[in-house]
Amino acid sequence: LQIKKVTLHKLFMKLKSPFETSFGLFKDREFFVIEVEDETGEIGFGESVAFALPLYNEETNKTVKHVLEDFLIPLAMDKPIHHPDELSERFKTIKRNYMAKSAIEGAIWDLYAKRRQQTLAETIGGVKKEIEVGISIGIQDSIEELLKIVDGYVKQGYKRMKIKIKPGRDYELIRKVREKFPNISIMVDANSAYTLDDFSIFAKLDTLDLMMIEQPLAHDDIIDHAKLQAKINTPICLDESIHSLEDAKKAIELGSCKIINIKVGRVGGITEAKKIHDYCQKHGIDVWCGGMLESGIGRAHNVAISTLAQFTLPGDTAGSSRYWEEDIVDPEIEVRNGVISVQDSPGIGHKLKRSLLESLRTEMFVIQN
Ligand code: OSB
Ligand code: MG
Repeated sequence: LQIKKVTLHKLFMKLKSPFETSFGLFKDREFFVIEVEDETGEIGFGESVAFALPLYNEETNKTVKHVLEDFLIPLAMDKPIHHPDELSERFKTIKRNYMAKSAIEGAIWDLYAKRRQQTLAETIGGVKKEIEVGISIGIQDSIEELLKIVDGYVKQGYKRMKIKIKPGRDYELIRKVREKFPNISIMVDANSAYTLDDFSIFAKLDTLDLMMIEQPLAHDDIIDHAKLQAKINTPICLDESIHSLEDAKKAIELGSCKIINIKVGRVGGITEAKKIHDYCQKHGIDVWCGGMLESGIGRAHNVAISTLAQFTLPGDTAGSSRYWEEDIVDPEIEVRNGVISVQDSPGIGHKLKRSLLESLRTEMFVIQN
């Protein structure tokens, strides 16, 4: 296939309710939908998961646009593509910028699957028809509010509760949630807000029978995480620290984590995500699919990757209605009793609501050859 045209749709979507993490508060989401078209007129969609501000990692919407326009799109259009796995090799000279790489690679995977009349899940080697879903709960103003929200999601059937923590909003809150819900799966995510000086907090969290503690320490660390993991029983899960198969190998060898949150955007695309998945499968490391408050386009990609066999734990792939009044895909992503059924139409399996996209669009850039 030969890419003939790439359109960058910049969207602004308001979240139904604000989402607070240790690094900042989200009230809305600004991101790019990437549309690619080939010589036959087939199209594919990808989503860039970068935020407006570089608070989770170093990328932003502006860096994504720059790197796509000036480097990655020209490379993607330069010559025919026989298989999407070729792209990570083609992009290799461009250092990092994983979210930008993943955005265009994902769109081309969707297009490739549609050309083959296969679902994206089948095309990448997925084996599940249904995936289990957990939910990520932002930092709340009060414990009463948090307990109410957890109760609501438990009743909806979500398979595990992930609760965001930050210094001062951690052990006491989670202890109360555990007290009220002795039997549910609970995990916490610190988004790198702590250091080893906070060991006493992790020692206490270690008594609450948590599934895992996600990214407690620095975003670029694997050494201190290994020191912490050696002292607690609760598995550490790495998110921010893992950008590649090489990172995953080193973290596993050092004992920095027992679980990996795979976000396709953070590791540069589906090809790299599959390599990490395969390595973890071989070494008995559980993986699950994280989220970046995506629209339905990104979430549909997340559902596809979650059908790989070693995605053994429920992901952050909650349904469209958890985030948006109306999502930009048809059908929307629907969770029933904590489970998503994988669509069986080609590619990502969800159509784009073109007129809704246009009404949410703040900028558009077209690159054509
Ligand atoms: O660390 O997983 C994270 C949201 C924004 C940035 C980072 C993270 C998150 C979430 C929510 O936890 C994931 C989602 O529901 O899409
Ligand atoms: Mg995380």
